[in-house]
Amino acid sequence: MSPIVSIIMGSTSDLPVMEKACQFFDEMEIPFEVNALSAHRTPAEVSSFARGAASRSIKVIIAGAGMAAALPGVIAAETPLPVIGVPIKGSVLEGLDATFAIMQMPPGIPVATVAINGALNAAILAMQMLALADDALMQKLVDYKSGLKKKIVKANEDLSKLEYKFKC
Ligand code: RP5
Repeated sequence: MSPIVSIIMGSTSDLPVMEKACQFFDEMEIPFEVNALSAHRTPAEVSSFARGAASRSIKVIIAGAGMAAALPGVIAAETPLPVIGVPIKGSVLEGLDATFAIMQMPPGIPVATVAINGALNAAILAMQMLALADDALMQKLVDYKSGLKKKIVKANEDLSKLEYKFKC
């Protein structure tokens, strides 16, 4: 089985957040790889990964990093594959530093930036990209989204049972 998604994180301290993406791909039966690479600590390895990703089976890259989060942008600079960046909340700046670093890319080098710690949404977005060329994945997404709707229907059923004197 060859991975079609590559999950990269700047440090294993990012794993508690990035695990959400791993769990989602497992649930959706999408083959993925997961590795740590750092734009600042291992720049040569990041470059070699980014240059080689498209010639392997990889279709989309998810990169999570905190603080001065150069990783997603540096990867995007050296691959034609779509890169989704996950800003990690891990510093005194609460993830705003990583958000700006990941989001504010110069023209020509986009990184699709999700919410702070938004690894699950990064994985869903990656699946949406893959599903454009895969009907079975698209059906799984339709089912997943209808599952979300059911959750809110159930929430309203539960809320309707709450009893207050002034609740109409
Ligand atoms: C970033 O620095 C990593 O992505 C991580 O969020 C942050 C801190 O890394 P560690 O010092 O925990 O390895 O490059």
